[in-house]
Amino acid sequence: MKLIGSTTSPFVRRIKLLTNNHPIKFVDIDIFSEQGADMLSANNPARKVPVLQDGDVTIYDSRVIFNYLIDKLSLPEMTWQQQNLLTIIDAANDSLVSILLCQRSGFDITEDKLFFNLQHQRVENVLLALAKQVENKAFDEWHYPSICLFCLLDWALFRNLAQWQHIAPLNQFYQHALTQSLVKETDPRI
Ligand SMILES: N[C@@H](CCC(=O)N[C@@H](CS)C(=O)NCC(=O)O)C(=O)O
Repeated sequence: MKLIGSTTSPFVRRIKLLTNNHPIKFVDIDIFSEQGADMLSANNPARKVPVLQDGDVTIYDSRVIFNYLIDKLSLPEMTWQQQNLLTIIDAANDSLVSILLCQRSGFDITEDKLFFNLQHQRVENVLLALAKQVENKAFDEWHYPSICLFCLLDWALFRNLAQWQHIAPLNQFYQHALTQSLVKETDPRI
């Protein structure tokens, strides 16, 4: 199997952490370079990473890749509650990606504009809801939702897009997650 992605993407990092012990070749592309954009277009019309290739099968989107890998690698399925957790993690992550793209396009993301306000409010709401779920022990195991939460929090720090360190349950979860295998090796800062 081959994973096409970038080392800085939180959506790619989740798949790398999930497939920790399995031999999957990683193809690293710079999605904003001309070559990377060509590679992306050739492999995913939506032009997003990650993309998984398994022989003749190509799968787009981290969530669908996860579902594909459940069968392939005999991973445990998520409960409905975990599916909901993943949905809100994805929503916050998508909002932060949008904010980053606006920033890189020269917009002042601190302006009082509907689009920016909606993204900031969504991220804040989701982080508080996730903190409650950490307290409820929903993230005690290092399963896929925990991996995705960690990737979101670490990426928000790395890109300086959202402050969550003052939310104690999230901070405790994060400090513990830093000790998990492959977390250091997949750090987007290196
Ligand atoms: N829902 C997608 C989101 C993937 C995504 O947003 N990837 C970003 C990188 S973090 C991307 O490829 N962006 C390219 C673009 O927006 O042009 C997933 O879960 O895989």
